[in-house]
Amino acid sequence: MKSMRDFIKLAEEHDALKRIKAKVDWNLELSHIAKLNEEKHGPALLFENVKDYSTPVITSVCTTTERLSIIMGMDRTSSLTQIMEEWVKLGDKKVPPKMVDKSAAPCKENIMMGDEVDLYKFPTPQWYPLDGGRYLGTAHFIISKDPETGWVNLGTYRAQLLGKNKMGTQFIKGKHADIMLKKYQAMGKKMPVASIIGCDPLLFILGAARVSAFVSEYDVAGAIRNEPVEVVQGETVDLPIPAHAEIVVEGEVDPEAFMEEGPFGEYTGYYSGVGTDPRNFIDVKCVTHRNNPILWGTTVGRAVTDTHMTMALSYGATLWQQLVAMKIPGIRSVYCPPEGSGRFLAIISMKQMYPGHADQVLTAAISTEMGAYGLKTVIVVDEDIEPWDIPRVLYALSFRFQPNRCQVIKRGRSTPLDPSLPIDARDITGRLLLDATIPYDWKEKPIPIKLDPEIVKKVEARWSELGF
Ligand SMILES: Cc1cc2nc3c(=O)[nH]c(=O)nc-3n(C[C@H](O)[C@H](O)[C@H](O)COP(=O)(O)O)c2cc1C
Ligand SMILES: [Mn+2]
Repeated sequence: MKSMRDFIKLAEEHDALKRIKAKVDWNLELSHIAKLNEEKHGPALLFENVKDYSTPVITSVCTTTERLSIIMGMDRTSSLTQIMEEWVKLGDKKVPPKMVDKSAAPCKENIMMGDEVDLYKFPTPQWYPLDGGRYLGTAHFIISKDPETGWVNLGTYRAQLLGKNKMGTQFIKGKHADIMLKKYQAMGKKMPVASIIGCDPLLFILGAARVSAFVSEYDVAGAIRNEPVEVVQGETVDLPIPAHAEIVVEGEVDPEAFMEEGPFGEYTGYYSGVGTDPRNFIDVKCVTHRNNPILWGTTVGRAVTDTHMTMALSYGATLWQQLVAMKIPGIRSVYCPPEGSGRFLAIISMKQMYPGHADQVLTAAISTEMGAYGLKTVIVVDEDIEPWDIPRVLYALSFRFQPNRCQVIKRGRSTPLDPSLPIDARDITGRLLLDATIPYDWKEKPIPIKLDPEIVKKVEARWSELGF
C-alpha cells in the first residue's frame, strides 16, 4: 500500500468503505455524520459531494480493527493484539525511504506557489461547535528536520486553518517538532515544514506514534511495509515528501511569531483548557496536490475515533516492545484498550515463573519510556486470559484480584490533557497497579472446576439429538 487510493480500493473490496454521494455541509454536518457512524462501528466514509467544494473528504479510515488490519497488510480478522505482535517482532529494524524523481511523484501534479496559495480551496471541516475554527490538519502529520543532525521527523500535531496561507500549530513541549523548533530558534532561523494531508494511512499512524527521538518515522514505516517509502524533494523546503501524498502544504514556522489558536476537541473527549492561546504557526509558501485530491480528516473527540485506534495499536506495540527489550520473561501479550486511547490503561497477560514476577511486570510497565508518560492503571492477568478479552479480565478482577495486593504509586509524569486532574495541576499523576493473577507463591491454589473430557465428547456427539 503506497497511497490513500490504494487503501480506498482495498477497503471497498472488503466492504469497509462507503461513498456518500448526497450533498453534505463541511460545517459540522460532515463531522457529525462521521462521528455517529463511528459510534455504530461503521465503515470508512468518502464524502464525494461536500457543499461549496469539488474535493472529496475521507474520514473514519482507522476506526475499526478490521481497517487497521487492512492498513497493516494483515488478515482482516486479526485482533489488535495480533497486529501489535507483528509490530513487536520488528524490534529495531529500520528501512530508510527512497528518493524518487518528481516525474514519478503524483503529489506534484498541481503546484501553487506564493500568492496562488489559498487553503480555502479545500473543504476543511468545522468538527465540533466549540472548536475555535476549522481544522485542516487532523489526520495529517508535519515533517521537519533537525538542523544539527538531519533527523527527519513525522509528527501529528493539529493544524487550524488560520488564513489563506496560514496554518496553526501546537507542538507540546518535548515533542520532536518542539525540540527541533527550539534549535532553529537558537540559530535565529525559521523551521521549514510540510504538512501531509492524505497518504498511505500507515504514515499517519506513525505520525501519531511515540517513536523515539532521533529515529525517523519513515524508517519505521519502511520496516513495517518491508519496502522503502517513496519520497520526493519538496518544492520550497529541503524535506522528503511522500511521493503519493494527496495534499502537501509547505511552509516555515517562525519561532518568534504567534497567532491565536484553539480550542480543539481533544481525544479525551474534553477541551484541554479554556479559549485560545498564542501559538506558532506555519507561513505557507507552496501547496502541491494530486489531480482530484482527497482531503483526509478525523473527528478526534471522545473515544473511539481514529486517534484512539491508532494509539491503541502504536502505543500498545511500543509498550510491549519495551517490556521485551527489558528482557522480562513470560510476557505473553499486551493490550492497551482504545477506550483508554492506548495510553491510560494497559492489560498484560503473563506466565508467572517466580515469586514477585507479576509485581516486576507491573512496575516495569510504568517505568518504560512509553508507560512513564500518562499510563495510570496497569492490570496483569495470568496466561490463560487474553488481555483483550474484557469479560475474562473482569472475571480475573473479580475472582483473582485482591485489593490488599494492589499498589498505588503516588507520583509520575502526566499528560496535560488528562481531564481527571484539575486543569492547573496536570503535571503529575498517580498510578494504580492491579495484580489480577493467582499469586505464584501460594502453596495451595484455588482448585478450578473442570468438566470431564470424556463426558464432554459424549455430549457433543449427541448435541443435535438433544434438540440444539
Ligand atoms: C489527531 C491527532 C492530533 C494530535 N494533536 C497533537 C497536537 O496538537 N500537539 C501535540 O503535541 N501532539 C498531538 N498529537 C499527539 C502526537 O501526534 C504524538 O504525541 C506524536 O508522538 C508526536 O510525534 P513526535 O513523537 O515525533 O513528536 C495528536 C495526535 C493525533 C492522532
Ligand atoms: Mn518522532
